[in-house]
Amino acid sequence: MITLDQVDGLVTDAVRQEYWERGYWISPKLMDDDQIARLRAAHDRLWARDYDHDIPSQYGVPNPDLSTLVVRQFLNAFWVNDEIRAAVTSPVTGKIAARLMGVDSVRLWHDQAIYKPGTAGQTTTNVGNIGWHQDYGYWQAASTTNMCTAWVALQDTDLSNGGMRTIVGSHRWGLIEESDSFGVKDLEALAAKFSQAGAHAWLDEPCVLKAGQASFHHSLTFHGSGPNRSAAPRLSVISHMMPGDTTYRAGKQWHPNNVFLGPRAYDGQPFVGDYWPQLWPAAD
Ligand SMILES: O=C(O)CCC(=O)C(=O)O
Repeated sequence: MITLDQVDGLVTDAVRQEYWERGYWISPKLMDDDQIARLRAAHDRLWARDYDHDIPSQYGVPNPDLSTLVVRQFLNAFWVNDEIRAAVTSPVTGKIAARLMGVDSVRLWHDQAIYKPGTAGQTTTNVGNIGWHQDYGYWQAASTTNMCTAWVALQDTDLSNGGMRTIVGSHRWGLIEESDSFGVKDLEALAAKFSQAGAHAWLDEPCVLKAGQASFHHSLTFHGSGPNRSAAPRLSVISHMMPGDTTYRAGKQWHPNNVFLGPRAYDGQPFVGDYWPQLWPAAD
């Protein structure tokens, strides 16, 4: 378990160098087993549509068919579940991201809860695949690519249960066209397409995580994941974070966050306020 005071000693210059050279870094365990158990229960409540809070009507909540093997994805789960809110807005996570990004303050861009059902060894389905993509492929309405994701495993996670994989060094390729491909299932075809576009070696590395560990990746790092062949679901909570001074780039790309800037959103408008809570420095 990492405390706020330990972050400076943890995120050393060598760690920062690793993050900026490789495009990602794996942290020690950030959550204890009790918190992990509570977050797993929070997942159950999310999918049962049992919320702690009502939600603004303009924002659709996912309603996945729970009987299928399709990946379940809930954006802005922190609006409706207090346990998830505490986890994805953790100042420890924010301070680690601040050190990695090299900035003084960090806000949440948005969160995600992802549930990838177990297929118990089925080899014929690829519905659990998450296509190789760059997060910034979706986030071009934000003024910087210096954004960072913390993907926290809620069980031991590796390739056998569809763990995330990252392409080492791919954040240095810049933004690649059509990299908003989270939903595409053919990982081989995407790898061929993007390695060609980047004209670089496709170095695919699994993020092997114990429950409570996190992978921190840059917004341009290609990542994706394959099938969960285990019998149990693969659960995670994810903080997508930005420097505190990130602003809106008007006319670049639609993103659900744009709506929360209000009806007169302008180029350069800061993403501040309750939709983008500050993680670091922690609120008093
Ligand atoms: O859960 C996965 O395998 C991918 C998650 C992802 O795309 C992300 O956290 O940015």
